Amino acid sequence: MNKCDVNDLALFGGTPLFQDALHVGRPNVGDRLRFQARVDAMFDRRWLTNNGPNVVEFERRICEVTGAPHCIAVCNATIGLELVIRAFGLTGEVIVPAFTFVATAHALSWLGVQPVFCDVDPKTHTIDPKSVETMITPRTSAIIGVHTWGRGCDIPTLADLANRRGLKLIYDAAHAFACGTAEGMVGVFGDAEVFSFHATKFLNSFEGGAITTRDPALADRLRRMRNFGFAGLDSVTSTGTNGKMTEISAAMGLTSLESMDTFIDVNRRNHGIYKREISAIDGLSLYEFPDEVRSNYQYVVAEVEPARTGLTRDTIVDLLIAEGVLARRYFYPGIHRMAPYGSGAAAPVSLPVTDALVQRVMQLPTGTAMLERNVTDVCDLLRFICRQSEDILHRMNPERLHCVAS
Ligand code: T4K
Repeated sequence: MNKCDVNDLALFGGTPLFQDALHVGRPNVGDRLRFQARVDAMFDRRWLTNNGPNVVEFERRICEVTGAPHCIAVCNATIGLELVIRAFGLTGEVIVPAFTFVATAHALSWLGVQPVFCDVDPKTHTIDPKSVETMITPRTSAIIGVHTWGRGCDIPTLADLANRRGLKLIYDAAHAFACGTAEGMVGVFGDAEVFSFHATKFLNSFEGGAITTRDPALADRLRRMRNFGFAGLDSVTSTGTNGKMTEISAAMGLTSLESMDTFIDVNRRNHGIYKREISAIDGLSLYEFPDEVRSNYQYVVAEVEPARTGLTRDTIVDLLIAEGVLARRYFYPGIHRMAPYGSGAAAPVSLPVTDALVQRVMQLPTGTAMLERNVTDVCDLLRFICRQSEDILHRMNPERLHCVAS
């Protein structure tokens, strides 16, 4: 990295370190020839959607990977969550963490169910069962846990809580395909789990998702609801929507699955470099995954402690973006503070862990689009930025300067 002093930083007029920006969420792409062969076969069959052979095969493979007995592929995870919410007839309030992507809450409120936001655990960033318990009211019908960053929730405690209080338990597993927990693979827990295969996910089908469940009757209901409520030709037995996955999406999903181990290897390598380098930078730490359970290592989440780095997370993100490192601030500002949920009459609840995390975390680029030396360069850049913190603060335009927390 050829930056010697603060004036070399792109935010102050220097040349950006990366001419081609590095993205968080750059898609992993498997073997193109295998994908193209599947697309050719699809055209030859002239079967493009509506439960075609690629979708059936993709569902079978998802069951194999997760160990779930039933899988229903859908057009995206948001629709998948909505189908599950409708299939259970959820009403009133459902407890969800505020530290998640907004789709988890939108799926509820889109269907007229009120999301009630709870806090997360400061170490795992997953839903905190103690916080959930304090939010339960007579109107509560379910809990939606999120396996944030691919880290499994506290499964036994949540199962016990849902059981005791007679609540449905759903998992938003959008981040967690091919991830494990001490209790088994993600996909077999709760009443249902919902994966995302969006392009930015570790394993993608362009857009797509899947619901897994151990309940055969629920699986049947979801299959019908995914296809307008059709139970057979000319026979509509329930209301439904169009949640179907297309054949070309399933072709991409199947091709991605064939390269899944390579994607994990590259992610693990990148994560290892980030961990080694970032742990040596005062004030930065890396979110870690327990060695004893499987992870897809899709998210590289760094936490900033401004009192030690001298710079806030937002200032560091501004500096990185100017250099072409498009770091993200997921899930800023917390759903409980987003306009549809946290303004006007619905004043945001105070969720201390979430409120702290949304100020501290940033996601760094990984995936198969990142070369090893790109990762090292990003780490060198972070080290340089933190070493130059005082000069940066002096150099910064006062109105760009985000307050350094005391
Ligand atoms: N639950 C959770 C916990 C989730 O995280 C999500 C989705 C869902 C539910 C809902 O799942 P789906 O209904 O989507 O299946 C992105 C994704 O759009 C979203 O799927 C994902 N979570 C979320 C965490 O990230 P944005 O608004 O950040 O996307 P965007 O357009 O800013 O793209 C992210 C970065 O990736 C950019 O730097 C551009 C880059 N990119 C993106 C695409 C699509 C590429 O380089 N190539 C691409 O093809 O939401």
